[in-house]
Amino acid sequence: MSLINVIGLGYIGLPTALILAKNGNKVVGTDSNSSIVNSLTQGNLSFEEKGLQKLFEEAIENEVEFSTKYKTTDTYILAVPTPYIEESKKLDPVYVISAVNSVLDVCLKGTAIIIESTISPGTIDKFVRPVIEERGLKIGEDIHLLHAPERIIPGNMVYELEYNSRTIGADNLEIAAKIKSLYATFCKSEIVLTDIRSAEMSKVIENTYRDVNIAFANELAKICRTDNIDVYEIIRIANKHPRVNILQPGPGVGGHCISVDPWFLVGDYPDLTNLILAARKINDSMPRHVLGRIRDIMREHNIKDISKVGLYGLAYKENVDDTRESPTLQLLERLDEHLAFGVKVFDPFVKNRMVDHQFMNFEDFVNEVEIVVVMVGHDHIKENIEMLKDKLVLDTKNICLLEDIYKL
Ligand code: SAJ
Repeated sequence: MSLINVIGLGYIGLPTALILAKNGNKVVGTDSNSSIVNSLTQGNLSFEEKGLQKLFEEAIENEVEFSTKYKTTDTYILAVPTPYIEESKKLDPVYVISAVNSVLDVCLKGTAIIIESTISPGTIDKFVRPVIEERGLKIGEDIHLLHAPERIIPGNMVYELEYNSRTIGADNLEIAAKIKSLYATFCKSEIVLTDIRSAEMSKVIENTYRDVNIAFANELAKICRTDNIDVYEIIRIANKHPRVNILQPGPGVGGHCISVDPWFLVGDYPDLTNLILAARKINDSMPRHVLGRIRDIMREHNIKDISKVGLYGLAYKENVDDTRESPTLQLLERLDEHLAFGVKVFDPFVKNRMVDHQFMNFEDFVNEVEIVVVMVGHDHIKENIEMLKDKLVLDTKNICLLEDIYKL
């Protein structure tokens, strides 16, 4: 197999480059950000993830390389960001288009461009094919297009890279089979071949399915709150039914996947996405719900000063350092809109200063506040729960075993 150039060394591209290298492929990872490339070249990972350090060391042994330049070869895997446009809710393909253009500048005839980034259904037809055709290149001869949407979950990425099943969408079976054999060098699960459009749609609906189901749990939490019923107890009981599997309510849905991908469908099918839009709105309303709970507790205990409140967790979920679209950041934004400044924040995974009044030491943080709001269920808080025993605790993740705590 020839050299594989993985474009984009973020949360998806980097682990993918490393696992390919570990499994005997010759790999160069390319990123336009020279500080990421320099740091990787010096042997330092750019983010924390379970098992990634070991994988990194194994890939280095197999001579993985990093560069800011695109390499001349015939196999490219694109894992670049695919943000959405705030007003229209449609996908912004700018990074995908720019990466494809850069590939076309250097690639060999017969190149396979495999897009792993999540894209809205129709993106390849609408935006990618024209870029190639405008250059007078023939798709299917000069260039082969494929979509192999990533499926790995932050917190368990290395395991899931190996054991999750994969989808590969392509225009013809021959090229799909060739790329399947590349993915099979590290993927131990089923690799399903389909057309590009189906691969695009299946990826987006996987995340939308999860968003809708989390929204159901969050709506239940609100319903139960009005009647003072324990939502976790009713979910626990309901889930004993063989065909019921309700997810867990929480302070909101963060991350750059589940809180983003459903918007692609809303943007593209505005008249047909009633349920999906409602789910998005419910999940986006959760930080406000948490704020209401904080207000209730402050009133009950006659606490007037918001700086007596501490938010535990800045990451979007447990045991990761990724803060993209995190419910805590959403909540801080709301406080900011209401000119309510001074709330304190701590996250053991977030080592850089991101927000005002962010503590770097857990003990100092706890000493400074009267109310601790658990926004993220990191193992760290479970292990240090005793330190909260004299505090008022609002546990939005249902992980504290202390008595007399407040819940969602
Ligand atoms: N959450 C809840 N309640 C739950 C489960 C999750 O409130 O019961 C919240 C989390 O706290 C977090 C958000 O939802 O804020 C999303 O977390 P997640 O763990 O459900 O998923 P992500 O965003 O980390 O990763 C998802 C995964 N998709 C699915 O499970 C369908 C992953 O497999 C994808 O690869 C990833 O999106 C992606 O990159 O698309």
